[in-house]
Amino acid sequence: MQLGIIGLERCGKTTLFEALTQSESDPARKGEVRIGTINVPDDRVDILSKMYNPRKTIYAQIQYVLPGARDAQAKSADAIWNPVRTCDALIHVVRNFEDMGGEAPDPAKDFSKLDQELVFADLIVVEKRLERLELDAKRGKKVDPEELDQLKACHELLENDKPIRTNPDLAAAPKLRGFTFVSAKPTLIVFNNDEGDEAMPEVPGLGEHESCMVVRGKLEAELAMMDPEEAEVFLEEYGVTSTARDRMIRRSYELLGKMSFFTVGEDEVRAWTISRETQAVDAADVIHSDIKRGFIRAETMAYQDLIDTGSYAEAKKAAKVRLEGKTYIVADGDIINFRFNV
Ligand SMILES: Nc1nc2c(ncn2[C@@H]2O[C@H](COP(=O)(O)OP(=O)(O)OP(=O)(O)O)[C@@H](O)[C@H]2O)c(=O)[nH]1
Ligand SMILES: [Mg+2]
Repeated sequence: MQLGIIGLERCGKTTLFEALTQSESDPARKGEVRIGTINVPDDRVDILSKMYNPRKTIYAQIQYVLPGARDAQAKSADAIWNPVRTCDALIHVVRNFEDMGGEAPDPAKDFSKLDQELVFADLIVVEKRLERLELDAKRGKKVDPEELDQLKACHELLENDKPIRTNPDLAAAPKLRGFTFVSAKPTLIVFNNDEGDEAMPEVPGLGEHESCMVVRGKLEAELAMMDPEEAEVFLEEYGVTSTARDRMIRRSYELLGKMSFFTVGEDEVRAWTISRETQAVDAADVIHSDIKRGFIRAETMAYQDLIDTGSYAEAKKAAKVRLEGKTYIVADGDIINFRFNV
């Protein structure tokens, strides 16, 4: 899962990126794209790893992509958006703290400003493509009517200042995937609050449609630099019950409709990330295309059943291990042993 971090100047993107990835910046590389990979903490993986004592334990991973500072870049929209075009989702950071110059935050205005930049960037792409298709039609070249319709629908939204993600069907349309529209990406809006402030700011129009959360970026960045004991005291002091990192991971999974299944063994205990409603045969494909090709059965057990019975053998005795076919819809926390033949 890859998430791009965007936001206006000085909203706290780098601070948040560093808190999430526990990394430090090199001021000399201000213009460069940074990518940080983190393991997704999962108690279930920890417990499975204790049970199986494998040679390797592999957690699910999330990648955060931080484009270089906007003011250090060429001002072209391409330079700004290209690094996040291939991301699965965006994290839009909005300043909600008083900046160093003493300027009060205006999160509603800032959110809308950048959101409109996304809209504008896509509008340019749509218009170019529509012009092209029109020209093709004139020259007697075949034009895909579905693509044309969908692009027109995008155009209509964008012209009315609406991001493509406001129409989920359009945002997910396979014919449009190649355009990597930035306003079509699932977006988590992250308000970056001052240390002492936990409140979600009022932003008219966001309401139920958008996925929003509050973090305290600077506090989280300090936290990320502490050793565990220090961090515990600090967390208590500020009344933080779970870190921004954990909350953001949870929200990212929700936003993208993702979940995990596990494979276990003496060699490796591993978490795999898949979309909700994934069939067993496609879950197999995430591991290896050969397993999909030679799929016979998915030997499946719920994580909780393994914990309740205490071991694979006991779970089997209690008839908790099922043999599922290709179209079985994998559940969050399933432990799967794929039987295949290639
Ligand atoms: N009070 C407060 N200050 C913050 C917070 N987050 C970031 N800052 C400060 O705001 C300034 C900008 O933060 P950065 O993380 O560099 O912001 P940025 O979005 O990466 O900035 P550019 O890359 O220059 O656009 C820094 O001085 C941070 O210390 C916060 O949550 N609270
Ligand atoms: Mg920065």
